[in-house]
Amino acid sequence: MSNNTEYTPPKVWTWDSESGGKFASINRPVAGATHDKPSPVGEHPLQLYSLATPNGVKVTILLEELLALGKTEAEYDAWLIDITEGDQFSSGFVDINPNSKIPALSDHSTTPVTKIFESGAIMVYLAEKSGVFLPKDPSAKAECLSWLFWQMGSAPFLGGGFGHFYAYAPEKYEYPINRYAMEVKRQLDVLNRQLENQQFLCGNDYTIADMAVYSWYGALVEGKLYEAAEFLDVVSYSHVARWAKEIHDRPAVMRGKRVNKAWGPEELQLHERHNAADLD
Ligand SMILES: N[C@@H](CCC(=O)N[C@@H](CS)C(=O)NCC(=O)O)C(=O)O
Repeated sequence: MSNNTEYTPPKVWTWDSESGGKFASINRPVAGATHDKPSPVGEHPLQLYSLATPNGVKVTILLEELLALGKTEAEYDAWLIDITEGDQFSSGFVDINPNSKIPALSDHSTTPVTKIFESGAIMVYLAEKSGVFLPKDPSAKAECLSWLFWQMGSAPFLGGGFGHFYAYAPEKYEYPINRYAMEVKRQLDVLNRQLENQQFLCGNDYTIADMAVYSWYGALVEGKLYEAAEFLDVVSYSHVARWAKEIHDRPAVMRGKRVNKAWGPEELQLHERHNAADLD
């Protein structure tokens, strides 16, 4: 276990499996499957293996938005991956995502089956396949992808940095909490300035960039991440709050956030989703 005394790194790092913290039991310094278990496959072409964390819900929000537009090819089966139980290390999951992190998607409408991991890549794949939520004009598309990739690059400082040290680490240390609080506030200011004079991140159109960024930073300003709303003074980012509320109120967003949810009030949980009626 760690303590408050200064740490002198050894010459060669070795794995201290007792390092503590909320996710200590699932973190390992090696990749690969830990057990043999094929992934289930349902009746729809799209098979999603996920959990309703911010990285998971951005994909289910997109799928529900596509279905709300009548894109029936977006029908999907969503299977629960309980990352606290190590489901992400099954042979079936690792076969789709060698990085062992949710979300992972397979598309059985192609030959061979298309396997996709990294939420941003999944969103681009689905948006391009259905022709919506990602502009086709190269300049507009580049702007949308800039914000999508901004989320991918920025959220690890929010989740793995700030969230870890503020909420999950076994002890509170001032240095990392200061460092990551500063960065997260800077990121919120980036968003606040971008949203000051336009409805969505890339202008007038709601895109996959909004869905991805909302899943992390919308949840943060809604006070749903790390119980940090007061600490980070999230209400001062009023344009982010206005944008988040607009996205929050979309029916497809409300549906998407419930898929693969295995905690919170029971009536809002939905461990697996196999058709629209599961959410009704
Ligand atoms: N950059 C990845 C991040 C995915 C990620 O970190 N997923 C977390 C849950 S939010 C996970 O599966 N963690 C399990 C683990 O680390 O073993 C993405 O956007 O898909």
